[in-house]
Amino acid sequence: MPGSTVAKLLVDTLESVGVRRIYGVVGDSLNGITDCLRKENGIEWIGVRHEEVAAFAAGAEAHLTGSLAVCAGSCGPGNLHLINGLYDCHRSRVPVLAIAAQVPSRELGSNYFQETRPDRLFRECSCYCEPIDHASQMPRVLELAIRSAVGQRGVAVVALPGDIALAEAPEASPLALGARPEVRPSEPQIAKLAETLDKGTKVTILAGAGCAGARAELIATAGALQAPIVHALRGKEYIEYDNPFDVGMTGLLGFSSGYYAIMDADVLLVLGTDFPYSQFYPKHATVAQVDIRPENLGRRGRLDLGLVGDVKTTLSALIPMLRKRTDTRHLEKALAHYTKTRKGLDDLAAGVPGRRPIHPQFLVRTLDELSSADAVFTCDVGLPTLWAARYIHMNGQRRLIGSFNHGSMASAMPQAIGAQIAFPRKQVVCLSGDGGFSMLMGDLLTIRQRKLPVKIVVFNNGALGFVELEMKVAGLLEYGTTLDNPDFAQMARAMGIYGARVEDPGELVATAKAFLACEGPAVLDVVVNRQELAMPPKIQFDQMKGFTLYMVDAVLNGRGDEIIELARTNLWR
Ligand SMILES: Cc1cc2nc3c(=O)[nH]c(=O)nc-3n(C[C@H](O)[C@H](O)[C@H](O)COP(=O)(O)OP(=O)(O)OC[C@H]3O[C@@H](n4cnc5c(N)ncnc54)[C@H](O)[C@@H]3O)c2cc1C
Ligand SMILES: Cc1ncc(C[n+]2csc(CCOP(=O)(O)OP(=O)(O)O)c2C)c(N)n1
Ligand SMILES: [Mg+2]
Repeated sequence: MPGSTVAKLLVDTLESVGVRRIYGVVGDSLNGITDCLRKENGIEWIGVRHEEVAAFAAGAEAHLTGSLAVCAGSCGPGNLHLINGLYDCHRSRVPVLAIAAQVPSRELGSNYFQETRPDRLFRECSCYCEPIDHASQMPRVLELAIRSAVGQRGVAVVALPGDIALAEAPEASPLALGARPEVRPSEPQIAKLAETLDKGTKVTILAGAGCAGARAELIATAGALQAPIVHALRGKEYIEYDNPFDVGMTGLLGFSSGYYAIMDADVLLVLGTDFPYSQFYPKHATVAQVDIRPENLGRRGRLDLGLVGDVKTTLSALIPMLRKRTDTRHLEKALAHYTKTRKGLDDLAAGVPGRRPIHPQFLVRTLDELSSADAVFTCDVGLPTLWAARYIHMNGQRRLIGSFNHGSMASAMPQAIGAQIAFPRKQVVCLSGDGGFSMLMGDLLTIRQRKLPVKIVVFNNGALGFVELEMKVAGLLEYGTTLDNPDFAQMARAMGIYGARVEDPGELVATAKAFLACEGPAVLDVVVNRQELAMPPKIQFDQMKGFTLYMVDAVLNGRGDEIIELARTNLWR
């Protein structure tokens, strides 16, 4: 197109598919693109302080909206910083396009200043990753990238040299995106699934994020099968609330009721989940699985019958084929176990004025009760994931995001940035570990600069607590886990942000109320118990041995005080 540049074509194409913003850090090689954004009003540039934050923020936006979100990094180190966030986006299967600017095209292959190969580097964390070596490849390469990210739900990366961004753009016609197909297994396969389920006397459902949009069908299936529903963490948003068949989550952070409902079953129906931990799948039960991705069938455990299909479509066809059941014993046993487990966990979520330190369960329960009905919660990897999984209630309007599949620390604050920018009027509550918060703390300045009213809660246990727990369970003495933190509230105030700190349980509720009610960005630094043990639902013998060993080592090392502390926390409550 005479007079128009590749950069302008790129920006116009993104705008035409509904992209509203690009997260990133500017740089010479990105000038062509950012200068277009400056001149036009359609897409906003969201400058952050670290590109990893840009990728996490874009991922959060894509997760919450279901639409394409975009991030960008300048050549070499600029886009290299995106990589961890992009891994997270790709593993979470959210549609994100990353623009990786490249050094001038004539310099490629000369080990030029800042030269890297984004088209190689990002290959593993993307479903499409190609360089644009010549202006004539536009807009095709960009269109393929967008179609891949949206259609396959994942990351697409386009590497674009700065000089090509400024080159004259070729003619282009409007981009047409393919519609999502309805994926339905064949009639005989659905009949076979009904037959497999009918043979079971104790059927349990393990359901995950693939059940989003299939809630009614999931509950109707559980009703027909008199089956308890166990969920995987990413399914929590859609499955747990107002669900008479819910018996909690499974896994190391799960509920014992979730674990036993699966282990007791003679048929397990796995729906839209890629729950990764094989030791929590049953060894002997018949396993039937429905997943939209053929490659995800049976990849975590035994598979007797696998159907490639959309959960909603498949269950709609399945329900009329199921026999009526009258035996509710398996369901009732699991539900009773769940009630008991839930009560046990809720009992831990309390605080007595004057009795320090604050139990993190009490903190998260307080936040759960005080946060709005449509709040977006983000949580860091580590113990905040555990507390969110166990104590934050979903309701169909609330959302919960974390780096659950990639398992990266420090995602909560960047994801909160993306969530708040995409939904300026929603309450966004960020549950950060002190380790996670400090890892990408520079972007607190982005929150300040943009006056984003994100509410950041720091679970200040002075430690990389989750790893400390893992070390104990493995029979090791903790090492390298201590964090000597400043007063984060004072630090926030020094930055011009609302900051409050709580050490006494008696002050928690009032301080949290004021914190959530304040208008702008806010940091709540809560000194929580470092020794809060979160025991797995079933302690493996090896783990138990490890735990005992930890105690022995600790005594030998003269750390008896710590054992007493552990005992007081976990045995005497
Ligand atoms: C510190 C830490 C501890 C953790 N501990 C636990 C734990 O104890 N328990 C736990 O559950 N998780 C835990 N997790 C999270 C865990 O790693 C996984 O992220 C989670 O279990 C995956 O949840 P999911 O299967 O619902 O989602 P995903 O992994 O996203 O899987 C969704 C599946 O649904 C399929 N799908 C998507 N759409 C459809 C559709 N329309 N129809 C059919 N199929 C579809 C996808 O192909 C995919 O296979 C932990 C994470 C961290 C960071
Ligand atoms: C980027 C990254 N580095 C290291 C780890 C290993 N890791 C997992 S959880 C964790 C500790 C998290 O500490 P913190 O944020 O303080 O949360 P806590 O568990 O103490 O509540 C570490 C180091 C990781 N998952 N990601
Ligand atoms: Mg910590």
